Amino acid sequence: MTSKDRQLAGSRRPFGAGALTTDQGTPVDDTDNSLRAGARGPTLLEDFHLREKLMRFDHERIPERVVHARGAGAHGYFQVYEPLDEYTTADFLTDPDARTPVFARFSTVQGSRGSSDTARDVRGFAVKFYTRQGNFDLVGNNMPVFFIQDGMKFPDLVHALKPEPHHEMPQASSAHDAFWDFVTLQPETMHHVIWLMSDRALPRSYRMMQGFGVHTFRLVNGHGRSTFVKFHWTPVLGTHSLVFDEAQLISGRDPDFNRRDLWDAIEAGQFPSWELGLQLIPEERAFELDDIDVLDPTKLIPEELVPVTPVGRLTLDRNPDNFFAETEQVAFCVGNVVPGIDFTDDPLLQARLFSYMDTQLTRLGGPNFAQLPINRPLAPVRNHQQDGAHQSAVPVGRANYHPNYLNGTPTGGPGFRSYPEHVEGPKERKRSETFAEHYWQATLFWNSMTSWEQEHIIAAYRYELGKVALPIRVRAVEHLNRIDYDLAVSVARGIGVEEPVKSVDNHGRSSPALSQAHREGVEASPRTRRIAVLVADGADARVLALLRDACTAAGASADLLAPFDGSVTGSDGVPVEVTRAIATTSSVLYDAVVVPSAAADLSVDGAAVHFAAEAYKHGKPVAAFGSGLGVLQRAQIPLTTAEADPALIVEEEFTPEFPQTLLTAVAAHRNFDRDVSAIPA
Ligand code: HDD
Repeated sequence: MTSKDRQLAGSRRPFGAGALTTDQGTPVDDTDNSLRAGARGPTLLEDFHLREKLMRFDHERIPERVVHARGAGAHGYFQVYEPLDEYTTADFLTDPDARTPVFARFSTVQGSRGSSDTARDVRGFAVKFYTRQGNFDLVGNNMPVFFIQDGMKFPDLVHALKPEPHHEMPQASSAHDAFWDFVTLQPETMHHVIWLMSDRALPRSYRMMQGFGVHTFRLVNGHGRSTFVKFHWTPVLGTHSLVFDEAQLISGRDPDFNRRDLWDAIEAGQFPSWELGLQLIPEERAFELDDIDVLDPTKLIPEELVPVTPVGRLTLDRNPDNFFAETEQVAFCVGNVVPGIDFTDDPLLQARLFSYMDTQLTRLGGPNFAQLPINRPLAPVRNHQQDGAHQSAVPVGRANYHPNYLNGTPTGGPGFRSYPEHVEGPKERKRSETFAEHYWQATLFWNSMTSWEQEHIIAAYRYELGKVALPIRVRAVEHLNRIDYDLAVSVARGIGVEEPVKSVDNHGRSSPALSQAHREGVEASPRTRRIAVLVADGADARVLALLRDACTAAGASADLLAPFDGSVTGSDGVPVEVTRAIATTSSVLYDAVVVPSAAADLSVDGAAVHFAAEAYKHGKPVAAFGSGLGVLQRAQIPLTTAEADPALIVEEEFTPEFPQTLLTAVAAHRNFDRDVSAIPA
């Protein structure tokens, strides 16, 4: 239990037995019938219980976040490995014994609160650290760059991205005219757009995505020396994605897919964890970085130029007690920093410093949002701010001004002091020349992808652009041509646009760490993966138990799915309980599928066959033995390719090695090198 947990405990009001009361604490004897003049007569206005109940219900909703409306949160803690005094005075980064409580919220950007988790989208990755020196909010995304360079363009970007204003469509999708109209007229977006078209926009799990602070921030040490810094979160379980077709199907099958996954993992004690890494750049080196301006948020700093130093670990170990009170009311503000961490002149960051505090006024209804339990710092609050809607503290004393001698004046101590950066310049609305290049890093990203990642990107551009007006498609292809000619040609072919003439040569540089196939330093593990076992009457219960035990021992889980819920009859005549009927679930909710041998022929069950075909199509491990092979054959899975496909496991019969071979394939996530174009799923 962290100190924040203890603080929150004081705000808990359990549901449960005991006398029902009004908000005033008055006991209520009946909450099912309003007060009437006669059983069939009119309702009386004096019914204070009815009025209060309806009033409270009528006002349950607050405005959803203007972006990042849909999310999931969790409590946890952060601990730094070694003191970072050389760079910062921030207490939580200098004391390895300090377990700093955190609340993290992950989100999609475009969709409304009720939309689906698996839309193609950027994901928010926001962490509130309740440090002993006040709250520090690191409000990042799962992609290291942003669409625009200046916060002045944020309302334009978001208007274009969100559903169009006349009919409020489409929901949670960038595949529409307005978005592509805007981005093709604003070339600085091109780098982030290619990330959005990549698998990064479809995380398999919030627990399996990276996070980035995006901007360059500043760390300041005890001698007042400043170091530029970029924050990176690296998931211990590796970075993994869904494929687009699967993500779209999940939107229907389980729109809460990512939220549920986070919740279930924490409930199961499989606490998600990320390593915090820093890219540290001495100020004097800032201009030696391949012409990258560290103040430009549309650019990343390749890890090959500045390595990411691991400095600490974040672990999420407790689900919220109440979604609204915590996940909905948590108010992240980019301006919440602590001594030792400071801002830079990145114009996007500067605009954010205003926007986050401002938006909470509308969202949370007034200036006292920092008093809400989830937002309250652990550090004591002492100032003369007062009044306003929803003041929930009771300030005590006469002197509500500074300085005073009546109550004693809060003293300035070794508090936050802005880094005394020297600035001068004419007032002007102007972009720096060093922000002018927009394609080089998009090319770098493209070059760093494996061939399957490139194929997914091409398919995504084709899908999105295939839904927009022809002149916008043409413009998009022109931009792609400046990123990579082959990319532009492949996309053009798919969307009925004339192939462009080559305009620039690809610079040929790459940054291996940008690929999700780059797994250096990440332990491949099947932990928390979900395996579907399609069972039928006559399955060998002993074999099923061996398989399930092996999965559980490896930290994965195996569900037994059958044509009907209840049980199947094992080969020994004893019923084997199934987890659920195939009809109530789908291959897209699992990481792998196994079809064991059984007396009953599952290959005549279209749902089972489709299940296997679809899993195979999505690159998942598919395994079968004995009569289970019939299901794979019926699914038109080319069994002869098994030798070259580590994720296609086919055996004449169950062997003791079978579970381990399966789990190794699950740990590797998918085999996206398969040719699945002919699979009817
Ligand atoms: Fe933002 C929410 C991340 C640029 C204005 N943003 C929001 C959230 C995340 C981000 C994760 C959800 C926080 C939560 O869970 O409550 N935003 C980013 C990143 C950006 C970025 C990584 C670029 C590097 N944002 C950005 C700009 C502006 C905003 C340039 C405005 C100038 N963002 C907002 C906001 C939101 C928000 C309107 C909506 C709800 C909220 O703040 O609390 O103020």
